[in-house]
Amino acid sequence: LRSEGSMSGKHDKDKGVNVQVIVRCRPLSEDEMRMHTPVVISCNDNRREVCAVQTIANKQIDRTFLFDKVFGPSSQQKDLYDQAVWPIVFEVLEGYNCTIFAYGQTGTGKTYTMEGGSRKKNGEFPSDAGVIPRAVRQIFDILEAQNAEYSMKVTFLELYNEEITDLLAPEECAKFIDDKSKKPIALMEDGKGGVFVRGLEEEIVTTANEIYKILEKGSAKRRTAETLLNKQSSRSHSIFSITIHIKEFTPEGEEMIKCGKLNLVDLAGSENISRSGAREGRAREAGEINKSLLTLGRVINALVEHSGHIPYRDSKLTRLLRDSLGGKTKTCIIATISPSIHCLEETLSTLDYAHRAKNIKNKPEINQK
Ligand code: ADP
Ligand code: ZZD
Repeated sequence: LRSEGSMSGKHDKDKGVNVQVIVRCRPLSEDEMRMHTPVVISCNDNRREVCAVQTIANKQIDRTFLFDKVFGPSSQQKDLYDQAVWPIVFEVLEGYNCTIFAYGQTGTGKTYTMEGGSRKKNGEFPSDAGVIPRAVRQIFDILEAQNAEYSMKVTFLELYNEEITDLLAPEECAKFIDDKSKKPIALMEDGKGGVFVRGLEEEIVTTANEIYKILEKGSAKRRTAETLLNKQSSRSHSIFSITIHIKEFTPEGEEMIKCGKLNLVDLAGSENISRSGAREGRAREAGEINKSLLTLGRVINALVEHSGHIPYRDSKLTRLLRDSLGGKTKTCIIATISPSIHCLEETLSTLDYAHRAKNIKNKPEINQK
């Protein structure tokens, strides 16, 4: 595939485009309401501001952060999707690679945002469905409306303790005990500066329902693996990817293939990563340091500080998503936070992290041949 720049002004392209950073604050849970948990976060969605109120030695300190978009506690799944995700998925169909990350402390709504629930009213699309099922629906709606000729494949993997699990591998290979006959999944260099996952199942799909079934299978497998291996799900990353090839014709009648890829990433809980990078001491002793999450923070720091060496190679996550961080992919980070006073320290850490990530620049390019 030959890549071609797509932006009209050459200068814009040279400067690159910033990673988009969105903050979503969940509502208090029923338990938190019952206990009258104090709220320390206020969101102004219109002004795109999040304000945290910290009381230190009886003094009230307000900290306000500006983001590309802010979704307060009353925002619905549909609001976030229509306002923030829809335009990104549209760009995938124009031939861009796009990545959406969910970043935040455990319990703040990463999985709710990315996957959502599956509460269905009489067979309808679930109203609490998250980004992934909505993106799937949008992609098929648009392709069908355009009567496009296309092909599509999906992959779904989990990264836990620097080990990749293929959530789509058929059951007979899904041995959670040692299976020497099985060729292990491995991250391989493609020789062009990219990486691929050798042995990863790629399912070819033709309908949205097929993908929903695949998601069901993948979720079930993840839950089984968690139970059998005693995994803490908050410490795993999951990456669901959709690759779409669309056949088009130029005005001259020449055939052209556009290819777009969407990566939807639910990161591990950010609670053991401090504002400067590693949380030393207790977390490290407890073996709680998540190498991939730690490296992600270091890569972001290196990118925004323009330090020469970007430590992509130090973790599987950053090797897999290298192109999303300073590369040719369009990237969006959804930082999730809790409004509760009990989460304030982690919330400030998430807001700092997310705010810093706004300075990363990528140079998106359309893939076509
Ligand atoms: P995480 O993936 O970050 O650990 P979850 O997605 O599991 O967090 O969310 C924790 C709990 O909060 C879940 O019960 C979820 O349904 C609820 N929740 C999270 N975000 C929202 C939201 N925006 N609106 C309503 N409930 C939410
Ligand atoms: N968060 C829910 C899954 C859970 O943990 O059970 S919601 C969506 C994206 C990726 C994986 C699963 C899903 C999810 C789902 C629900 C029930 C069974 C399987 C998968 C979903 C929700 C709405 C439409 C399609 C899939």
